[in-house]
Amino acid sequence: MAAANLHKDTVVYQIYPRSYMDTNGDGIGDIQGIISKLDYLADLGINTIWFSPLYKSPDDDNGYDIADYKSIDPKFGTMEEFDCLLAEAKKRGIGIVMDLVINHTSDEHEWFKRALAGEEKYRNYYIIRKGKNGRLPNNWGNFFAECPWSKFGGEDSDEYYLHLFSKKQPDLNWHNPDVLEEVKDIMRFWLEKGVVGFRCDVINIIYKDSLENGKPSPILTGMEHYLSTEGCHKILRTLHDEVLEPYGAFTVGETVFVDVFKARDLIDEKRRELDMIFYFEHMETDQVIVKWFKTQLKPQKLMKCLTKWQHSLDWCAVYFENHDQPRFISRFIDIKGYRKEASKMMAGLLMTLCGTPFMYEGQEIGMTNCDFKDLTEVMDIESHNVYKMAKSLHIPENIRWKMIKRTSRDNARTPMQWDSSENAGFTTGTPWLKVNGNYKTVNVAADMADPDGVRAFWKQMIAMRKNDEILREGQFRSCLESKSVYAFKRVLNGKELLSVCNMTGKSVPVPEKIKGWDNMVISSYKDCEKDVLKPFEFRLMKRG
Ligand code: TEU
Ligand code: CA
Repeated sequence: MAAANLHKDTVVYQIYPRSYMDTNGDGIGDIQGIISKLDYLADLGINTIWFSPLYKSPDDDNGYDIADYKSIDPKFGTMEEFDCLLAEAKKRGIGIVMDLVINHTSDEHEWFKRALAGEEKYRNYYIIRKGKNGRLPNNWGNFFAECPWSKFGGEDSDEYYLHLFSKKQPDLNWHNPDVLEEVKDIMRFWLEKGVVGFRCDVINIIYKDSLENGKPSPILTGMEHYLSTEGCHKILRTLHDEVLEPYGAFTVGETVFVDVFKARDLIDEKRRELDMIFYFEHMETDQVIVKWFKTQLKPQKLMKCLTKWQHSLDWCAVYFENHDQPRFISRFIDIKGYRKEASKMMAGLLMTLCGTPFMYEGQEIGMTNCDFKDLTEVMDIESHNVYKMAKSLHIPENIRWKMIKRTSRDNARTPMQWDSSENAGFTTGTPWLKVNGNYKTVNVAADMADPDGVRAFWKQMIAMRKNDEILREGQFRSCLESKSVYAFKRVLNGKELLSVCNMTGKSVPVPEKIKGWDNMVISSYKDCEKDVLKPFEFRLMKRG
């Protein structure tokens, strides 16, 4: 558990290193690039950075397939450079959170190679089974829409290994105590360097109770055998007590398919497992069954979902964007013409909800989904797999492409837009992923020169959130969830603030219900009006 309230008092900024800033012209963001932007980040006011994986990786899944947990991939720089980054961040009061990916390794990890070479010890690090009468070991589904079983050791083999993600991401066998010892050791390696915590990748699926067939499901057959199992809870407690607590480090678990009950079990302080979790339900309020089928976001559905989670958990991680999600403001139906307004509203919302705010690179300037032309511009393995699957289901080409374009994770992974020079100032070379076509107008330099800029409002809201104890610690109380307006209170020792968001591109009269709140703390509009909420306006109010 985190020392005092370290994890509660912070604002976290996620960096996707390959897309942040390239300094050597190879088209891939690097550690020197991040170091060069630390002043920018300190100025924004954030105090923790979470890095998506920087470790050695063949990049089948952009670093989430780790080949060496105690290394820095040469494309990003060296371990010395990383140490320098840590020290430079610390000087600016910024702590570092590393991504801990322990459901699987890369198939190019030493352990998997030694398993393939026949070393019994390492075979037992993975989940390897014989096929059943010429068929696969079970009927499970896979997160990346492929088959979760691949031949272990060549086509002629009668054995398979389990991978819930790509073929190059074999799942670890958490029944093996040696795996636990290895992971403790890896965590201590980074903690000794001074990192303040870990973001734990798909942490609630690591322990598979059994490999029995699953109940057929359109979402993910087999998940009842590995979602939040007792084995998983026990591992989390061990890591907490033996590794994290002595360092005062905190964790945020990425937990898939959790409901509020499962979530509570994972973060209940008495259980000593995780400090916070990322849940997904609010990211699914615009989807039909699976995330690739998106409908238009209905603000009221989003509001109700947020309220439910705010009321159900004492503390949680709050986020609207990360490297797996299309940009949030692009999900609003009437976003056209209101990019800046919607981004400011999201800043207000994120910084006034109860919980630790996690923001994602580019969110502070209102970056949007990318204008990808066709599949050749998309790199993400998940997008390619889903496109293939849709083809096998005879979904017509134009619909298939529309689906990918709208939902692809690459929407959030395009290079950071720094200025209006070529490649948005991200690289002098060829960027690894296309730069969003809107970079001439949407970029840090232009935004900071704009008196109406988005980043200045994010900065203001971050400062407010850090300095106001009601926003940090106050209880959440819902107040209004209408078709357009979300209003909620934060309450601490009898003091109250009211957060108000217009989630549509239309002006609406200030609702009756919140009329008693007549003292404006801040509005996202300079020319706001007493009785009207302008398109996507955010307001924070006091009484009297
Ligand atoms: O994501 C896990 C996850 O379940 C998803 O959100 C994932 O992006 C996918 O869309 C499921 O359909 C984590 C990481 O954040 C992601 O980048 C990795 O690809 C994945 O785990 C595997 O490590
Ligand atoms: Ca580079």
